[in-house]
Amino acid sequence: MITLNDDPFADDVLADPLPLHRRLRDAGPVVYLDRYRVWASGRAEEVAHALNEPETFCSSAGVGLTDFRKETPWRPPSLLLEADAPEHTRARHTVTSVLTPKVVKTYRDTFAAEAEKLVAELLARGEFDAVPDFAEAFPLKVFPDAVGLPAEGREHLLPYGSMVFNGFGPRNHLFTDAMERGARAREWIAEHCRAENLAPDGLGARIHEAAAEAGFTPDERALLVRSFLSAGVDTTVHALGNAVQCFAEHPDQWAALREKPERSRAAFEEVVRFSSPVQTFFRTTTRDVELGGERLPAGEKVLLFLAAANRDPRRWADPDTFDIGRRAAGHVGFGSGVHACVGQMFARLEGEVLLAELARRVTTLELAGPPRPQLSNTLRGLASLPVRVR
Ligand code: OVV
Repeated sequence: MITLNDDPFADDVLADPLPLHRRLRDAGPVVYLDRYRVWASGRAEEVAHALNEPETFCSSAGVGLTDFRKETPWRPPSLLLEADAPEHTRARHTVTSVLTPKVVKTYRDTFAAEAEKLVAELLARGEFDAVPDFAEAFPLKVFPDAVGLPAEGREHLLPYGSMVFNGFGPRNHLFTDAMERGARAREWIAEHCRAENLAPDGLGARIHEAAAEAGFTPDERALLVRSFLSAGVDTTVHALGNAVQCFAEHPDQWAALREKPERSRAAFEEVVRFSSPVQTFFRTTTRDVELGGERLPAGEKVLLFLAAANRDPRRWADPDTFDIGRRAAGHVGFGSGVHACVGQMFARLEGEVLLAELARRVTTLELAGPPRPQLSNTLRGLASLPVRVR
């Protein structure tokens, strides 16, 4: 058994996770992190293997460090994320029946119009902070609009997401701070998952309808909407912020995108591979199992480093090169298998449309100050990214 003493949730590691990812991959296919008494993998093969064997690497014990079989989670478990078959399958089918490619497509023109407005505004300003003014502004407009949330109270979405994504880690200062800042968000979120507070033509209302038809109780229907509000904002915010950073720091790739804005969908995919917003998720073993030549007992937590797998040189050529021309498909930034991101088409549409608009309108995109990381137990992204555009 290869044991590492590293703390993946320490501030300095979260600020710059790449050195740990390399150590993890090079130490072996599967290692033991003795600080947290969990197994871990940063290799593409083993991460994909675990994600694709949900009967053995289960989600119902939680996909964070907390083992729901031993400790009470900080909120009622998600019916999607923190569930296994057959309950998961039923919830998943209900959500996929709403988030069909056809439905997602209907948002393209709205997203494009919002992207046009936002980019024009930012071009007029010239200098701005790409995190609040771009990466947060866009999803915070188009996503709650699509779900059918009222305009008032949307400021609770990011603090809520911060609780959710810090909640997958240990009870460190990041979790405690997020819980303190988000205290008021919890009520608002719970309230706005209910059918009577959702616009009748939005995705939230459609979830309620589909879930009612599938036999879910009103409380369960609200929990399914809660998944949207939990997973749908911070993830895309970080992806868009990371995208701007990637292009500001790789001007040759910015030039390539400007030349072919129709590559923006592939470019967004490469951003998700290269600087994966969701860095990690846990699974829990349901039986004794071999993974990467190591015997794992039943009931153990396994930390899967999606981000490390996405830069595994055993799987990717020049993994540390940001290259929008590569075939980034097959990365595990959206997960893989039955739990793969159910909103990924929606996320890709946001990324594609906004990057395309940026590429069509902006010639020069450069840093106007140092990027500052936003530390999170799960997400990789920025708190601030000063940029200049022309
Ligand atoms: C993928 C994800 C992240 C966070 C929350 C949820 C899902 C949820 O289902 O609540």
